[in-house]
Formats: sequence, structure tokens, C-alpha cells
Amino acid sequence: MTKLLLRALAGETLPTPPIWMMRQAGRYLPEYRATRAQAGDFLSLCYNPELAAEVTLQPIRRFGFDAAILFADILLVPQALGADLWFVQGEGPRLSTITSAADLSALKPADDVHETLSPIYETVRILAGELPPQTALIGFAGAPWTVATYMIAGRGTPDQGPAHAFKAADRSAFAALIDRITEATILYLSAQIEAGAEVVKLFDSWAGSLAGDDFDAFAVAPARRIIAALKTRHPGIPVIAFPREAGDRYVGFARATGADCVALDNSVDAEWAARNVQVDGCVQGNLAPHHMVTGGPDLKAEAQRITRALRGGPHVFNLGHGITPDADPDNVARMIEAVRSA
Ligand code: 1CP
Repeated sequence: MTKLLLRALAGETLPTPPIWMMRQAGRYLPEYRATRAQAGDFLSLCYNPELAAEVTLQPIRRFGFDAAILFADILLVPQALGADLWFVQGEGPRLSTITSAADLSALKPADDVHETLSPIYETVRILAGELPPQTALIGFAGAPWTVATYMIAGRGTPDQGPAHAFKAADRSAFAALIDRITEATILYLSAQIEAGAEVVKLFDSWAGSLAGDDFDAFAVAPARRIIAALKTRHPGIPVIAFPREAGDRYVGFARATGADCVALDNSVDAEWAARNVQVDGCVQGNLAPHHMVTGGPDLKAEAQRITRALRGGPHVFNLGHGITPDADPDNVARMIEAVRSA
């Protein structure tokens, strides 16, 4: 029998949705913290295929999710393109910045990314051999705009100001950066699929800060190009797109990009999404991550409200964003029970 996640992504309406969680392998799990300590630091964990496969499998063993997501990070692609990348403990990622056309021309060509990223493909190969038969394997990459915001600013930013400023100052250099990331992403995701990923997801975490024509040019168009290239190379490969905080622009996003499923953040009302987004196919989401911290009757009520609101069409149950380090693992088990008994 085909895996539940693949059935939902193919457009099937199921009595119980497949369930997985963004950042399901992460610091809220003691076993993750132990393996991360064994690896030394976060990047060493990402580039260690055995340990990266181990942390990918941990939430599958503990909770029996319907999908595993490759353990890696969206910032490995900038590193593979030649950016310096490091993580400051307790703060987050730092990268060398791109502030001019000259910085851009110092980057490596997209074809070179495999040299850095080959350990990630090995992680995928290990997982493809070790996952239980009912568990689907998801590969992923950051969408070009979101990756560009980190490459330009050199870190996470609340408003993506530096990326907007670079776009305004030198639109052609900015567009060339988006193109370079787009090409690298096609090669990276293609290699993940060849290694055994059965689904790929594009994370556009900062899509919500693009307005009007910019949303079309830098969120829709690169996603469409990546998805078309992947489907040409790997016919039938399902793609999940996550244009986080896109608001009204969630409507028609699947049609405009060719995505098989659109992931909803938790600012979107599930009933509204059923009427306006799920009409085009599968949707994923969208429980607010804070319920994994607070638990209680609200967790059950919200998980069941979302499940019921999206029951009339294809749905993948997930959070609206990643689970946070302060979450209680017992609340994850309660969430799964609530969804399966809704
Ligand atoms: O200390 C740690 O252990 C590091 C925390 C951590 C983890 C667990 C980071 C640093 N990345 C990851 C793994 C990760 N990142 C996955 C693995 C698979 C899973 O979901 O379990 C995935 C899919 C990502 C994707 C990712 N990384 C995104 C897109 C999704 C999102 O959350 O919006 C983004 C924006 C990043 C960048 C990043 N990596 C790590 C942090 C703390 C950040 C955010 C930095 C910032 O904006 O300030």
C-alpha cells in the first residue's frame, strides 16, 4: 500500500491525514541534544551522514510520524556556493555577506555545489535504506528568496531589510543572485531525489515580506522554475511549497508554481484555506507551534478543529512553523492522538 503522505500529495482525501512536524528532529528532544553533543556542533552534525540519519530517525522511532525530513539546513547551499557559514551558540547562523555585484562574482558556479553537499546525499541514501516501509522521506532546500536574505544580510533579520535594500540598489545583481541559488537548488534537490528522497519541500520562510510584483518575481517564478526542472528530471516527484506568511497570496500559489501541496503557516484560518487554497489540491498545516509548549485542552481542541476543517480534501497535518526547543515531547504524542481521533 502506498505511503499515506504520498497518497495525500497525489490528491487523495483520507479519513485521517498523514502527520509530521517541521523541525521534528531538534533540541526539544533529549536524544537529539545527545547526538548533537556527540557530533560536536550543529554543522558537524549536518555533514556527518551517520549521525544526521540518526537524528532524522529519532522522532520516527519515538512518535511514528508518517514522514521523516532529512536533517540538514537551508544554509548549506550558500556554503556550497562559497559563502563562509558558522553558527554562534545561542544566537544563530552567521554568513559572509553579499553587498555588491563583485561579491556575487566571487561565488562558485552552481555545478560546484555537489562537492560540499555530497555528505547530505549520503544521509539520504542511509535513510532510504533504514526508514520503516510506511514512512515517506522528505528532502528539502530553502527557496531562493529566503536563502538570498541570509546571504545578503549574513544572518537572520526581522524584516529582511538588507535584502530589500540590495534589490532596490542593484536589481540585476539581485536577480542574478536569485538565479544562481535557483540553479544550485535544482541540482541539490535533484541529487537528493536520486539518493532516495520521495518528496521535496521548498522553504520560503520570508515569502511574506515580498509584495506585489516582487512576490511574483522572487517567490512564484523561482519556485515554478525549480518545480518544472525537478518534474522534468524526475517525473511524478511531489513537491511541497511553503511560502510562509503569504496571506492572500496562498490563493493560486499551487497553480502558479506547479506545487503538489502548499504548506500553510498558522496565521491562516483553516476554514478559509479549505475554501480558497485546498480547492487546488493538498494543503499542509497549520497548528501554531506554541501548543507544543502549552499543551492542555487547547492543544486537543485546535488540532481537532484544523483536522476537521481540512477533512473535505487532501491534507497533511503539520505545525504552521517549526517546533521550538522549549516544547514538551509529551505534547507531540498528545497532538498525534488528537488528530487521529478527530
Ligand atoms: O542548535 C541546533 O541544534 C540548531 C537548530 C537548527 C536545526 C535543528 C537549525 C539552525 N537548523 C536545524 C535543522 C533544520 N533547518 C531542518 C531539519 C529538518 C527538520 O525540520 O527537522 C530544516 C528543514 C531547516 C530549515 C531552515 N533553516 C529554515 C526554513 C524553515 C524555518 O524554520 O523557517 C531556516 C530559515 C533555517 C535557518 C536556520 N537554521 C538554524 C536556525 C536557528 C535558523 C534560523 C535563523 C534565523 O532566521 O535567525
